[in-house]
Amino acid sequence: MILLMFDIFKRIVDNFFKNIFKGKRKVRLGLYGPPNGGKTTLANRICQDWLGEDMGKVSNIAHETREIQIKEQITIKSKGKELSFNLVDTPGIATKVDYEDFLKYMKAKDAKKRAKEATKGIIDAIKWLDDMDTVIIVLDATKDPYSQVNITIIGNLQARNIPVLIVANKVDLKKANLKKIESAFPQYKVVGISAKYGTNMDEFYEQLIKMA
Ligand SMILES: Nc1nc2c(ncn2[C@@H]2O[C@H](COP(=O)(O)OP(=O)(O)OP(=O)(O)O)[C@@H](O)[C@H]2O)c(=O)[nH]1
Ligand SMILES: [Mg+2]
Repeated sequence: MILLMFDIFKRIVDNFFKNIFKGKRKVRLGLYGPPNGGKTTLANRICQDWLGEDMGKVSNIAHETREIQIKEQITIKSKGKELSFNLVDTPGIATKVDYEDFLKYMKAKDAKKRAKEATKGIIDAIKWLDDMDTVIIVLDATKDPYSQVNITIIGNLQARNIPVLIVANKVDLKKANLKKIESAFPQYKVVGISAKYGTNMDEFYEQLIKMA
């Protein structure tokens, strides 16, 4: 009970300071989405384009990112406008994490550890949602967009009035279906890109500046 009161008090104080410094605080741009959509690949692409360095490790095994990663002070430019932000790469959100899914890639002990860390990572990612000023949802355009995870994340952001840009990633793959993603989320701007090959990044930067 005391802990809960402390938490509420802390939130009030935090929000108070947040509001005072709002003008000075750097915009926080979060990358959100299900595991393996390409959030870290896109984070690396953005960092390479504007800083000339990478941000995090990419893997074909889900839940590679299990801790929030922040890259500070990125400034992007498009059509005479610019936008500065701190980029936040988050662990992929899933409704369940099963260590057995990792067994074909690693030993049981490591698979269990990965599952445990992934679960904690999901909770952290959700907790951080409140602290984002703008969010990019990264979806794998070859997958069904009508998933519980996608709908929950987007619903949450909508309720919090946080601006959202949807990225339909992996358009280099034959199975990619941009139209399907657009029709799943008609109230949002959807940009089709390939983070891996850098396709359509100009359009992505332009839309990002427009939205934020
Ligand atoms: N073909 C193709 N593959 C991609 C693209 N972007 C990412 N990938 C691949 O998709 C896999 C997952 O990429 P990540 O960037 O690690 O995905 P993530 O969303 O950060 O995943 P988590 O950290 O697990 O949440 C990797 O094998 C990437 O190489 C793309 O544009 N095209
Ligand atoms: Mg990642």
